[in-house]
Amino acid sequence: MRGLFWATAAAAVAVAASHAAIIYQTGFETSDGFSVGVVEGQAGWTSITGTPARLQPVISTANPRTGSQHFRLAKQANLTNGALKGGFSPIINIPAGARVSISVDVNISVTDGAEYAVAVQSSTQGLLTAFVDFSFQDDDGDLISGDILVQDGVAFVPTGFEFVPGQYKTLRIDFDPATNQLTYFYDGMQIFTHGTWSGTAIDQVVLLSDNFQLPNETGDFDNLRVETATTDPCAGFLAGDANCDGFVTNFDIDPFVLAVVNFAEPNPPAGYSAGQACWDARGCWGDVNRDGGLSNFDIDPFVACLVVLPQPGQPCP
Ligand SMILES: [Ca+2]
Ligand SMILES: [Ca+2]
Ligand SMILES: [Ca+2]
Ligand SMILES: [Ca+2]
Repeated sequence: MRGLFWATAAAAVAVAASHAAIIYQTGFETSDGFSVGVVEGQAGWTSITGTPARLQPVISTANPRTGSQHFRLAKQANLTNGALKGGFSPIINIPAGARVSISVDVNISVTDGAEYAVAVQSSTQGLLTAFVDFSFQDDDGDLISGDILVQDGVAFVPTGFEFVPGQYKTLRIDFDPATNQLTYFYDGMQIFTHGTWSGTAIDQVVLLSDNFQLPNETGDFDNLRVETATTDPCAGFLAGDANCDGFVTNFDIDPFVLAVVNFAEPNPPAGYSAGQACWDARGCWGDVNRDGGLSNFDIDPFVACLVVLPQPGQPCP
């Protein structure tokens, strides 16, 4: 399972433009458009096809993380062990330039059987962007099987982490198109980060495995979610820190007054010496009353803040 995987007939599903942070979400429930049986053709999902026809993956009720259904990869008796099985999500329209988080709950019942993977790719670029491999074996030499590997170019790099057999844990992949950085989390812990090595966009998720499952082995997935990361334009700015030096002090009085008087000016007025970037953020550090911007209503709370200065590095309350 080393390469790029494509749906032969991935159905494009239009996702309405929205300010909501969640771009795509499914728990594989009836309410999501799924019913028990083969995944192929359900709710915009397709599967790897071949001869004999893939009867996997399936929607199952055996082991949901939440709700009553989930996505399952299990042994298909009439497939060779090395044959791949997998499901392709619908095309997910992610706003240009948005930071993206892809998360999915993964529960592989045992180690030393099949290999599983979560891949994200760009159908428009025709490239694989991220590939997380849940290896059946011990790849990093610590004598514990079930290593989690991340593809980095031609290499699969052990992250130093193993998956927990028989328990649902959340895999999350963060992608920042501004820096082309990919960061991976398992059970809330960062396990790997690197720059992109192939695709530089994401519009599809693939959940797959080979056919080396042991008897009764299952690979279960639930709660696939694709969301644009929340971005706080005021991150890094302190309410009341009008000169952006990281501290709220009496030295902020003059620049604060200049901002109140000249708040509509796009460029810093004469006498404002903290620079353009700090001036551009006046709606952040100037919003002492937290009503969403700088106005005269911020003066009184700013004055009150100076009476009892915040601890160094802290904003006005
Ligand atoms: Ca579910
Ligand atoms: Ca290991
Ligand atoms: Ca300051
Ligand atoms: Ca305000």
